[in-house]
This record gives sequence, C-alpha cells and structure tokens, in this order.
Amino acid sequence: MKNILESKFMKEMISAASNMYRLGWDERNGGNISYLLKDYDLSEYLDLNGVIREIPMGFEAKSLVGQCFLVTGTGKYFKNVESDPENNLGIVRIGKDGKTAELLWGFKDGGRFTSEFPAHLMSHMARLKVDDKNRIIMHSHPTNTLAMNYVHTLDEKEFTHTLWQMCTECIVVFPDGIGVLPWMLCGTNEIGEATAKKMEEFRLVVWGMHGIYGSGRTMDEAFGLIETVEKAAEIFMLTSHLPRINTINDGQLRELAEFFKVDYRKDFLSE
Ligand code: 2HA
Ligand code: ZN
Repeated sequence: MKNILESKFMKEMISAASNMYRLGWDERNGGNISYLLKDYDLSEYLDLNGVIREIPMGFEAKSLVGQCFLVTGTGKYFKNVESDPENNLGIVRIGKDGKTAELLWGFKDGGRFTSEFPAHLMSHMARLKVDDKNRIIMHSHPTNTLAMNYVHTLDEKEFTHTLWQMCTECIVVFPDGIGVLPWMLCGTNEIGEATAKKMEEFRLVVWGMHGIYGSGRTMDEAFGLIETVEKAAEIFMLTSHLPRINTINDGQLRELAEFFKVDYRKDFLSE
C-alpha cells in the first residue's frame, strides 16, 4: 500500500486548508472542503473493504452511491489539518442506501464529516449535472467578502457587477457570476438544497452574512475563484467610502469578456 499522506489529493487538501487558514479566511472551525476522489485509484492507498464505521448522513445522495470523498471534519480547525490530517480529515464512501457514509480513513478520534456535508454533497450533485469533471466544493469565511455583505445589496446581479468592476480580471475569472442566498440557518438540509439550486447556475454562491461556496474541477480552480472574489471585495471595502472618480464601465467589461472569449452573464451588465 502506498502512503496516503503522500498522495496528490491529500497534499492538495492539506495545502488548501493551510493557505485558507493563513489568509484569515477560516478562523477556529470555520470552513470546510470536500474532494470527490473519482480520478484516483484509492485501492493503491486503502483497503476498500475495510469500512471503519458507518455514519448516517441525514439526507439522501442517490446519484453519489459508491463515490468517495476526502472531507474536513466537523468542529475541526483548518489550522490543525497539516500537523494532524488523520484526525482532522476523513475519506468516506457513500453507501448503497445513499443515506450512510462509510468511513474508510481518518476521523481517528471518533469524529465525523463537516456539519455542512448536506450542502457539499447536494452541491456536488448539482455541479456534476452541469460539469461531470467537477471535483471540489469549498466553503470559507473570507474577511472582505463577508464585510461586503453588510454594506452592499445581496442582489446577485448587483453583487456580481460591483465585483466585476473592482479588478479588471474578475469578469474573465468568474464570467458566470455569483449566486447569492439571503441569511439562512447553516448546517441544515434547507441551506444545502438552496445552495445546490444556485450551483446549477453558478460556481460561486455567497451565503448572506456567513461566507461563500466555491466549486471547481480542481482545488486550484475552486480556491482561485474564492481568492479572486475576496481580492475584489477587499478593493470594494477599501474604496466604497471614498468618492469614486474612475470606474470600469459596462462597455469595457463587455470588451474584456469578448476578447478573452468567456461565456459571461450578459444580463448582469446594464447598458
Ligand atoms: O464548519 O463554516 O458553516 C464550520 C462552518 C459552518
Ligand atoms: Zn461557515
């Protein structure tokens, strides 16, 4: 058996969690990540018949039966993932009933997956419907994105448009825009369903006054989306109280999107 801690997916997970912590996005137990391990031969690393224990999920994920996920643990701190992956992370397989997760590795101290697992799995199902190469769902509390939620409307067209104007490359990085949910109770199937609905249309979903969800084919894509939103939100928070003298207008946004040949939300531009 190969050492699982040396696997590409584990290294990616550990480095994402560590970077997110150091960027100040994921205080205490804030944030969670799930990684669909479809592209890896897990039998090189794990005995796939060795189910450590079964964990009820509290919802059904029929289309994910048999799929394996590397996922962060509930109550665990991103700060500690690197020094102790086996307690802070787990690998689960969705059992035949679609309602139980079979623990194959990790959560060594008796832990379980993130409380946001419903939102993660429902989002995986939604993204896979529109992009069968999607592998990552990532939730975080980036500081400026969150700050912006208190001083900007939570209308997704307006929110996206403001961010597109904050850095020239935003419309090229997230031409599909950002879905926005109002404040909702987290950890529930309801917020999971609402997030998944948005994920059919967007790779990014803001949870009003809570944080953000990002998705992607790779860890870099999901991370890069959130990172770009957070950078733009930082520019907004640094400038929104000052007189605006210059701006990137809708004609220029359109010019960018067309030059870089991205499929952008034309209805999010007003002119
Ligand atoms: O897992 O961020 O939304 C901690 C959270 C819950
Ligand atoms: Zn959160």
